[in-house]
Amino acid sequence: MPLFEQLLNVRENKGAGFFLLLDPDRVEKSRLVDVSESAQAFGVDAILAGSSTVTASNYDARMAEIKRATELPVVIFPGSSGQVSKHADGILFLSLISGRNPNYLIEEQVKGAPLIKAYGLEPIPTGYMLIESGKLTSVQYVSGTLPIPRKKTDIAMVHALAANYLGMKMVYLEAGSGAELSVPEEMVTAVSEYCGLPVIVGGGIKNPDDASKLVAAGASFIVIGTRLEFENDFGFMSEMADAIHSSARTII
Ligand code: 1GP
Repeated sequence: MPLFEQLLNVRENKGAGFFLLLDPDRVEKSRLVDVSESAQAFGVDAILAGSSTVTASNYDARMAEIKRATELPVVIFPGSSGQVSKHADGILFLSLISGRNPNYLIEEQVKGAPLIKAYGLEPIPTGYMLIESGKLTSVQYVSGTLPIPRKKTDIAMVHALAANYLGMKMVYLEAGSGAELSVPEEMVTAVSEYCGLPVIVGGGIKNPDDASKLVAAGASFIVIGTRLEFENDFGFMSEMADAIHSSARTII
């Protein structure tokens, strides 16, 4: 079954999906394998792998380790075209639509596309939007773009609608890795209702209660990175999964 359909099935069956983000650049190899092997048993629905910077020369080898260790879908969450790897099921084909930097709107995509085709990866076109989250984040710095102000829900809504009209399949509201503040719930609700696309929410989500509120607000997928990246806290992973899988809004 195509990757995008698998993800939609997760949303359909569980109300929302839990994406675990692993940064192959920052996490030790043994830990990457451990966490990838165990994630499915503790309720993770897919592994996202990527980074806003890649300094390690062994990125591809690390991706291969992750892919070998799990039967979950492995989805590349690329910081640049240099992160296309054949050791994955697909790739979030991101365009940083909240910014106006042509490099991240189209240039990296042009560079990465031929390799995605050659490797047979499934691209999932995704409108990637940075949301202000209290302090400068790596992705804001690296992309040289301004985030959408937290209170400017209307700006986020029209960007997401444009993503839909451009043919994108999902929208990712990103507060940034390790953000002080996660994306505001009101923004998640307004964006998901207005644009009609599944909304991924990530950045700064620190506990199951916050995840639960974001799902209740309308998030289709929740991304957790930092909180699970450096320690094997499988109890926390499992609580997070339960919160994500039991909080979907009931649309009457
Ligand atoms: C970052 O949205 C992801 O791109 C996850 O953020 O590391 O803060 O969980 P955290």
